[in-house]
Amino acid sequence: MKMKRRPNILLTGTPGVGKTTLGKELAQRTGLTYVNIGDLAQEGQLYDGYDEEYQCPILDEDRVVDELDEKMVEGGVIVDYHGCDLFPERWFHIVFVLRTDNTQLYTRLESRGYAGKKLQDNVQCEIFQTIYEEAMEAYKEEIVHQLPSNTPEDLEHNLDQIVQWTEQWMKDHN
Ligand code: DAT
Repeated sequence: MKMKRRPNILLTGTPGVGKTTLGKELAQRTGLTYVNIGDLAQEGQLYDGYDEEYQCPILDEDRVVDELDEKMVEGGVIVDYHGCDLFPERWFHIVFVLRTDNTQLYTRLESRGYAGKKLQDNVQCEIFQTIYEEAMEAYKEEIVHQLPSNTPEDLEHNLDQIVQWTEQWMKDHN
């Protein structure tokens, strides 16, 4: 029997906007597989050098893409990452850019332990809608959607919308 076709979903946006919270719950509700690129890189040590300014390892993008490609071709994956132009365009059927008001985001990142330049740069990244623009460049505009992610009600609404979209996609493609 042929495997049911399932879509790949990219959840992107500035750190702290709620990608992980949404992605894990979405995986629970849809049965799709949740993949956090940060965790994947950590587990496989898929790094290429160290960023002194931000005090964090630099992602080896080619190895990340190689590591995931087979799974992505199969389908049914939710990818969570605070960037989006490192992935092959063909991977994703839909791209969601989560958005959070900057005062809200500031509080979330502060309680995560971010301070100084790292905190400021990330809040600025959100104000300048850097990731949204990156997504609009990297993917067809019609598959890129912004989702407000400020409140638990937003989270619930986003979950409902994406679950519905996934069910419809599977009807249309099987
Ligand atoms: P990300 O994966 O984008 O870095 P996260 O899922 O870890 O973000 O969420 C960061 C924090 O914000 C975390 O404490 C949970 C909270 N949060 C996420 N989505 C939210 C929402 N819609 N409303 C209120 N708080 C939310």
